[in-house]
Amino acid sequence: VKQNGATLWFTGLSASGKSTVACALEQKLLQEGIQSYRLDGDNVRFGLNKDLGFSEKDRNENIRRISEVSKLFADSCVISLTSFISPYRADRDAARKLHEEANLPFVEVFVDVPLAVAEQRDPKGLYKKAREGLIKNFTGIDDPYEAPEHPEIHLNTHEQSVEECVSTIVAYLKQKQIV
Ligand code: GGZ
Repeated sequence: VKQNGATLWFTGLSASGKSTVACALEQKLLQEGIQSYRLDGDNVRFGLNKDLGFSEKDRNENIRRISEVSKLFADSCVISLTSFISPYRADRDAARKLHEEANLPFVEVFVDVPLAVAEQRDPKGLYKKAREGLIKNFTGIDDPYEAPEHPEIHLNTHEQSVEECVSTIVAYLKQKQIV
């Protein structure tokens, strides 16, 4: 199968469902013979970006490096799926610009969920720790999250199933002839 690359940029709070949806999408694309690659905290923050923490400057640099890597994957005709909070609008816009300058499609996917829902899920107990003051600068608690104003795709993981989210994305990709 001849395929063109693109970057799908998932953004949202911790526990919003970014990785869950990206994972399910990756499976779906694989079934259709479309090569994709997921970048997330587990394979980036423990390697390439292990020198970075969660200050504003470090998050800026985290997202800058991920933008460049994602662009390289897209340039190699892979569908690159990035799942990072990416809380700052300017950083996401810079990622978009980088792709647009290289003529590579950039699809911002806002994984939206009320903070209360993310906090209720709290799969790693991080929100609880943040509330107790054991973790500082936690996104949504004492650190900002700048929601996208014009994302290409807007998902609500508290109202839609993972399957519905994946179908929405696949429909968009087909409509735009990305896949
Ligand atoms: C937010 C934090 C923090 C702070 C650790 N704030 O649910 P998780 O655990 O697996 O996802 C979160 C992840 C966020 O890393 P990102 O690289 O996506 O962030 S950013 O895009 O803002 O650079 C959470 C964990 O790391 N984590 N400390 N203070 N999330």
